[in-house]
Order: sequence, then C-alpha cells, then structure tokens
Amino acid sequence: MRDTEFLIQEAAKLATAYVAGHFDRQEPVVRVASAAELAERLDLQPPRTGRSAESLLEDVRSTLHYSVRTGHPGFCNQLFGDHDAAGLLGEWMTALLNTSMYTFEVAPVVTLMELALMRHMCGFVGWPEDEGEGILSPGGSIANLMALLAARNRAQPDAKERGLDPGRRLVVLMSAEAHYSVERAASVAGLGTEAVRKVEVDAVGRMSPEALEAAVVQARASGEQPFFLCATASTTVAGAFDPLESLGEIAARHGLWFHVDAACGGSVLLSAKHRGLMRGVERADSVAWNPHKMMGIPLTCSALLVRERGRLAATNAMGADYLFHQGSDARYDLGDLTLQCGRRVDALKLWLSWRAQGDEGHARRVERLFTLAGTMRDLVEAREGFELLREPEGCNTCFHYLPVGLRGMEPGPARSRAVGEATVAIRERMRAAGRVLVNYATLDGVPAFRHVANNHRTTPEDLGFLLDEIERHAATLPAAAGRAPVPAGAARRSS
Ligand code: ABU
Repeated sequence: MRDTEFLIQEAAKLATAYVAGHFDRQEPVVRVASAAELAERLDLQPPRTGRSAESLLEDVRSTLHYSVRTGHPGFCNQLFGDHDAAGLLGEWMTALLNTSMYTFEVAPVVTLMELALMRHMCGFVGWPEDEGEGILSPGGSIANLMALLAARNRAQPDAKERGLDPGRRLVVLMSAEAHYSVERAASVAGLGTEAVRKVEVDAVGRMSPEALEAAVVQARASGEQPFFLCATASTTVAGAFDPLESLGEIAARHGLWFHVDAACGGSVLLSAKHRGLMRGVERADSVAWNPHKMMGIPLTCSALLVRERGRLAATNAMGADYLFHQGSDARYDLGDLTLQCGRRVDALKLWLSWRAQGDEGHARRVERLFTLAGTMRDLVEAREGFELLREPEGCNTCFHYLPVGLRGMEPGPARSRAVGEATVAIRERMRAAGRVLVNYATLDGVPAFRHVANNHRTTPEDLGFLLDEIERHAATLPAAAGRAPVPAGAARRSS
C-alpha cells in the first residue's frame, strides 16, 4: 500500500510537469532517436528480480522523455492530438476501476454512462428517440468492421450460423479515398478485398453519386449483391465529406446498408456552424464516430452507432450464460453488442469530458479547429513556393512546397516526382529536428504534406512556424532538389 501511495503521488507530480511541456513552445515534440539508439539508451529487459518504486519512476521519466508529445501544438501528424484534462482524469480512473464492460454487475456506473453517451450521440446523428443504439469500440477500424458484419448478416440472414452464401457474391462500395480499414473489414468478414468497389471522387475528394449509381447497377448486372455502402466523413488524407444526402438516397433506393465512416469528422455534428457538412447523416444505418479525434479525448474512444435497435446483439450475441445471467438489470449488459468479450472502460473519460465541456464547449473546440484549418489554408495559399492541392472541407490541409530549384519546371511527371521526393526529404529532416511533426501522404499519386488542425490550443503563429520549418529544411536539400533562401527568423525555436 505504501508503494501504491508513493507511486500515485509521484506520478501526479511527473504528469503535471509533463503536461506543462505541452504548453511550452520551446519543448520539442519529440527527441528523435532510432530504434537502435533507444535500445541502447533504455533498459528494456524485464528483470529477474523486481525493482524499487524509485526505479519505476525513473523508467516512467525516460519513457516520457523519448515519447512523442501528442498534446503539443507542434504535433499535427495524426488525426488525433490535443490534451483534455477531464479526459485524462477519466483515463486514470479507468485504470483505477480495472473492470470490464461486459456486464452491468461488474461495471454498473460506467455501463449507464456508456448508454447515456450513446443515446446522446445518436441524438446528434438525428435519429428519432425510439431508434439508435451504440457501443464503444477500440478504434474506427473495428467500428467499421462491426458495421459491415451487421450489414452482412442483414443481407444474408443465415450468415451468422452457416457462413456466406457462395452463390451470391456480396459487394461493398466506398470511395477511392475511403479508409483502408473498410477493405480489411471485407477481408475479415470473408468477402475478400476484391468485393470492394472503389468509386471515383471529385476534385475535392468527395464520392461521386453518379459513379456510385453506375457501380451498383454494374454489380447487379453481373449477378452480384451490392449490400454495403460506406460513405466517409471526412476522408483520412484530404479531409473531404462525402455527399451523404445523395448517397443515402441511392442506398435507400437499392436496399444497401448505409454506413458513414465519420471516425474523423463525426464531431462536426456538435457544431451548428459545421454540421451541414454531414447533411443526410440521419439516413445512415450506422455511423462510426471517434471522440478521440476532434474532441481530444485520450485514445482510444470510438463509437459505433446503429440505427436499428437489437441489430448489434443479433450480430454478436453467442448466448454465453457463464457470463450473462438472467436478472433484473441483465438488459443493461453491453457485452452481447460487441465483437469483444473483455472490453475497456472508454466511457468514463468521454463522459467526464462531456460533463466538463458540455455540448457547447465541445462545439467550440470543433469550431476552433475549423478556424485553424482555414488559417492554414490561407497561409499556404499566400506564401510563395507553397501549393494548395485540394480545397479543404474539414481540418486537413494538403499541400506541396516547391524548393526554388523546382519552381521553373513544367508540370508533368518529372516535376511531380521531384516535388514528391522533396516533400519526403523535407519532412524527414523536420522529423529529425523534432520541433514539429507533420505527416505526408500520397495524394493523386504524389507525396504531399498533410497538416491536421487537431489541437485547439494551436495558434496562427504555430502554423506560420511550421511553414518556416518547411522552408528552412528545404534550404538544406542538395542543390539538385533546389535551394530555397533561409527565411528570416526561421531559426526560432530550433534546437
Ligand atoms: N484512422 C486512422 C487515421 C490515421 C491518421 O491519423 O492519419
């Protein structure tokens, strides 16, 4: 007990100091070290003889020292980021509770919290009060998989017991820029990745309803059974929102399960100003929505919401009576609604954060991210040498930087190749310097910077600093890639 008390108190001091670093622009986002260097510097071997509490705290210090500071405004590498104090509290209390979310009897309070959250989120989707249920899952990929399994079992009602009907090939439709987890779900569900039809997108990255209609008709004509339409809101790289109203109408007309992968963008539903991006979402049969993205909840926190009550249990329940007993509160057991048996408590951190922020606070956070994304877009457009690649709809900004030596090149494959190589090289230099961490992704066949406005504490100065860093590192590229002048003040915050 003395060790527990000591560790909790010391951990609170360590955590307080660590979080303070998220607010300190002099603090690096990451102290980059290779795997070999880390293995050299850290004592990673589980020991034969146990270590003291002081030694454990040293281990924690070095873990924090070499880890990526995802709550820092310089971390714009992923769709998640930020720091939410109430969420952090919930995460700690989750470990303290050390329970599993399958039955009400071992997780009474947090089960009711999860139910309340799911109802609340279904309300934002816009389903009537007597429709909709949901379950927290370990990430958007699993939420998408669970949606696909529910849809598969609706399309082929014997599938749960007898497997897939070999005479009727099930077909999935998604956009060419949808998340890879949908293809993986098709593979896991026994459909095969070739069952997935990738529908073309427009200049912004939104699925084309006309191309979708054609793909459904063609699949039918080939004797296949299209059954699952996955719309994306918003796409992982470009941040585009598929036109849900039109896609939902097509899904209804063809009897498709309409799933909206809103892992990234679902939180726009909280904002009266931006929820129009998801107009038509109320037509969905299911929605994946990750509060660990725009809402800043600690990872992982991902909801799968399904319109038809009972569909999740019909898909997943196995009648395990050793665990699920009859009783007055058995109807609150959530374990039959999911693929998992043991399941983390992800509800408490979301619930506490929602208590702390309210709908309004979370809406303000979302709106702040949109404002930052708009600023980023404008900065990219205004600065010499930068090229905005897609008109952003959400919080992602995709762009190129052309080192001076490439600016005179005619558009074409050679220029694209050189710009793509420069993007990867500049980004790698920035990563090694550790002041900011921004990702790149292939867009229209060429690597491009993908900036994500994921932290509501980021300032326009932080965004300007990121662009300064790109220019500064571009200037260090070999002459063949073109040298850009080192801009004044670019050394600010550099190590
Ligand atoms: N759903 C995973 C998204 C990964 C990323 O941050 O790009």
